[in-house]
Amino acid sequence: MTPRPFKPSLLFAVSLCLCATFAQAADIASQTNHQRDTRTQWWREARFGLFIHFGLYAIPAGEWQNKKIPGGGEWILNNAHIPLPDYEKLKDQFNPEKFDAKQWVQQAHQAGMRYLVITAKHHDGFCLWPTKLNTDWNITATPFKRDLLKELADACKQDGTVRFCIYYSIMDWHHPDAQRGLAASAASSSPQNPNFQRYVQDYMKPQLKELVETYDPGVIWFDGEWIPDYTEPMGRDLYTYCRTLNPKLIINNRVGKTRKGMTGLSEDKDSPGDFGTPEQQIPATGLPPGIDWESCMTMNETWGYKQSDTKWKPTQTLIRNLVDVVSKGGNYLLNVGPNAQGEIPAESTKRLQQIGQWMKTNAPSIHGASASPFKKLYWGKATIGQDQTLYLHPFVWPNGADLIVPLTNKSATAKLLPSENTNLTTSNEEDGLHIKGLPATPPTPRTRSSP
Ligand code: FHN
Repeated sequence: MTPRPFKPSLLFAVSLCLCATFAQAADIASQTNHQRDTRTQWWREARFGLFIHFGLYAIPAGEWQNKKIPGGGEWILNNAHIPLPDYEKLKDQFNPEKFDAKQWVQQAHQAGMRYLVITAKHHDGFCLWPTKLNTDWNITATPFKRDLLKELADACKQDGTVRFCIYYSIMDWHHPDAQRGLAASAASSSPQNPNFQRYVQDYMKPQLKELVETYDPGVIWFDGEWIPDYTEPMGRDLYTYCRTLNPKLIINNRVGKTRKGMTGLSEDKDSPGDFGTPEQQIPATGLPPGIDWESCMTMNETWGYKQSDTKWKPTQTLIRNLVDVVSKGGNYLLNVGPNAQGEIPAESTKRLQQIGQWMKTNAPSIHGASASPFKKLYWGKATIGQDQTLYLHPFVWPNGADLIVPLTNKSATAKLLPSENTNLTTSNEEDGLHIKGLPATPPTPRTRSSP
């Protein structure tokens, strides 16, 4: 076939496109802290988000062949050693008829949450959107059929205060080039999937392109990065790839390989990712100043729905976790695991409503707030509001005594939220600022300003 000369415009366009991509990649690699802080500002000021683990695993709900399966509900394929063809049959039962995206978003909104992170694809590889990368392992191959991610993204957009974000698992127990996940790699630290690079290039990246271009998530929350097939260089490449898809995108540190244990404390300061991800715990002193981080935690013990998991944490614990995290300069991502009908469990809804009640009074001490100026307060926590008000959260009520704050301010006024009319006085004494006139017992639970 006689070669045809390249059309100059085509050649020019191709080289321009490549240059643009390389230029973007260079910009991303050389981003300054200020550029990163500006891009992540909305997320940092949000301080409080909803984590949603939803997928096929809500159907077995922690039980298989009449046996209760240990571990998270979302791990049942692995933990119950279910043969993949048997697990695949669950898609024919997936029909969350009570799913109501507006209602999920409303629950997050009223709780004072400013973003939500949905498991678009968890470790089982099942996709909650009509991905073109597989036709038989996504939501269109179920009786439900609908694009759940689009309904949720649209509901967030309509709400206007809850930002839509996406969780994506690198580990994929279903894809033939990636399916030997943790179980196999737990036995050995050597790579298990010879074609894993093909999975990254020909499946994962095109899926991430679909997700970013179709649903415009604020954050991509990667997970399942610990498998030996996935390497730090892949993580750096994936971070750059996602950021070239949308330069405003925020990406967690699990895109890299530096999550130390479950703490999410990345020791390698050059590791890819915009924030650390401590899991089911709050670092004792937070992370070093200047490092963004977010503690993700469950309300009971499981991420994905488990019928038998009734170990619900008291609302006071959840509120105190929120205050503790913000007092250390972090974000709090609190999880719900909707059931197979698409409903957020009643116990979760109750806690979200109670947190929302507390937030009606205390949101200024959370949204946009920064870390406490004190190393430690023996009676509780403190945060600094966006207006520079110092918010004090006594976890131990002084029961009629003065509340002593290690401050030497000559003059300070104090008031008890929400009751504006409680006359508190302050006096400077040797051991700090004394706040006097607090009632013997904390304000009523409904309006208590101290969690
Ligand atoms: O294995 C997952 C687990 O199922 C859950 O999604 C948590 C949430 O952060 N992440 C992994 C465990 O670290």
